[in-house]
Amino acid sequence: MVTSLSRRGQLNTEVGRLERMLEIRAVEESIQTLYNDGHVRGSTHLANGQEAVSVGIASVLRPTDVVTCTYRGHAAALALGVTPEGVLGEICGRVIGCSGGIGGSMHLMDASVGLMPTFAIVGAGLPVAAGVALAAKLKNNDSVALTIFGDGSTNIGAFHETLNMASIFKLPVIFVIENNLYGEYTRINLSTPIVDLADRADSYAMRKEIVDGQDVDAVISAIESAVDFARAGNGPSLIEAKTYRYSGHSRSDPATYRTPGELDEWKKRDPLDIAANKLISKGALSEADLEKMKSDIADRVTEAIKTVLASDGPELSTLMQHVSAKG
Ligand SMILES: Cc1ncc(C[n+]2csc(CCOP(=O)(O)OP(=O)(O)O)c2C)c(N)n1
Ligand SMILES: [Mg+2]
Repeated sequence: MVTSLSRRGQLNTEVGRLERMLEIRAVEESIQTLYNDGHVRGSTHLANGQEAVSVGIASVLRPTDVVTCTYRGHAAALALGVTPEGVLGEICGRVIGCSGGIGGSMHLMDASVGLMPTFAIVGAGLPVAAGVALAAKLKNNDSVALTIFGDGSTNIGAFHETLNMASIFKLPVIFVIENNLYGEYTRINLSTPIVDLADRADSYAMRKEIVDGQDVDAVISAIESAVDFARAGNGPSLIEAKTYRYSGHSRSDPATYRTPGELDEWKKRDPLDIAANKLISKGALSEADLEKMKSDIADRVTEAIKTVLASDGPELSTLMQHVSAKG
């Protein structure tokens, strides 16, 4: 049986990593159609264009490590191993979803691969990851926590407070900024007075690295260094992955605020093409193999959608489960 955990092994090979990035793209592209057909309630935030960051991270971490991320978390969930049925089921509010259909697009979780619920509140995943890292340190195991968040989140108080505390306590936590140049509808130069967000690590005497977020191999190497550093007890790192989101901020945003031509320029460095071309140029993959891989993935996603749409929504009687209140 395919489980989130068993899917993690696919990331051990270059071909497997390309396959996972292609799967993420195919799943993300199917979501707009599901939305248009009325199967998705609430919003969705796609990460197409940013696949190499998630897959690079998931390729390095152990399933016993913990990841927090934002509402733009479908790619991270799939990269960590959650199945297309688990992600699409959740987005469509069905019981087979990874959170039982009660969380929706912004609340994906799967403890078997270390995915804490993704967070709708900007910056909220950072202190939670630091808390997990503090627990690992106190338990004296060599687990790490990693948190993925956007460029906009680096202007939030929780970012600064968490980096400060993580540095002082030398916590085994890796902070990964997906700098996609936009926070909602605002370009970064209108909200943030510096270009390289990794430089914010300097205020907290923290290790930092800037990485090409379009190149999965570069992401792997940056994450490996940070994880080794943290596991060895040396403390946190701040990694800035320079990337770009192809879609608008959320499902209803046509992104007309973008500079003309900017999207096309980024598409010339598409993370899937970069990974595929590397494999083709060294003879590890043919064009025909690639086409077959894409069509197999399209078939798998179509099957997943059928399974999801045949699955029920949660029973009304379960409404009060997983809810607590002080009496
Ligand atoms: C504390 C808080 N403030 C504002 C919002 C509204 N909001 C949702 S997404 C977003 C932009 C965040 O941009 P960024 O951190 O760059 O992440 P991206 O969406 O680009 O991945 C904002 C302001 C929120 N969800 N939480
Ligand atoms: Mg952003």
